[in-house]
Amino acid sequence: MSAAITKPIFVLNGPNLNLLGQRETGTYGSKTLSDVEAECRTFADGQSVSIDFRQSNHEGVLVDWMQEAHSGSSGIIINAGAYTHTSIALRDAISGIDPPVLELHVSNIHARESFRHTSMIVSACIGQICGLGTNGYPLAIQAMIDYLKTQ
Ligand code: CA2
Repeated sequence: MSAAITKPIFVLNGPNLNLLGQRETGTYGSKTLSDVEAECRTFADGQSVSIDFRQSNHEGVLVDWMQEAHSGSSGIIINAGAYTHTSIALRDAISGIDPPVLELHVSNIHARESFRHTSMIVSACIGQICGLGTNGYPLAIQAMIDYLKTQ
């Protein structure tokens, strides 16, 4: 028996992801973050779940949103950008909340510079999706829905 997904799935985006589609298109593709948000919204509507899609360049804001998600979200998808590789504060915030968190990246962080191979947050997450381009966003929503339905 699966629980209904009554609260929004948060889709959180960290530093510099507001630049998606404007630079470094060879690495991150040509879709803007607004394009990605629209695709996520269309996909989520089709699955009858709601999403709350946000971006911040500030570590503390991401921590605040994670705390907000504790009571306000059924599950969280986060592309934490470069904070993935550095932020113990974000990892602690993820560890401190009940809803499941899924790590997401556009690029394959394991095939890039060695400093991107380490994720400070992944061990507090249910898993990691990376390297599938911006297609990873709707895939992550589907994966989160599937995960929540098993809970
Ligand atoms: O691949 C990903 O999704 C990343 O989270 C993107 C981050 C990077 O620091 C992570 O290692 C992997 C970078 C955010 C995007 O930065 C841009 C900079 C210029 C133009 C477009 C995007």
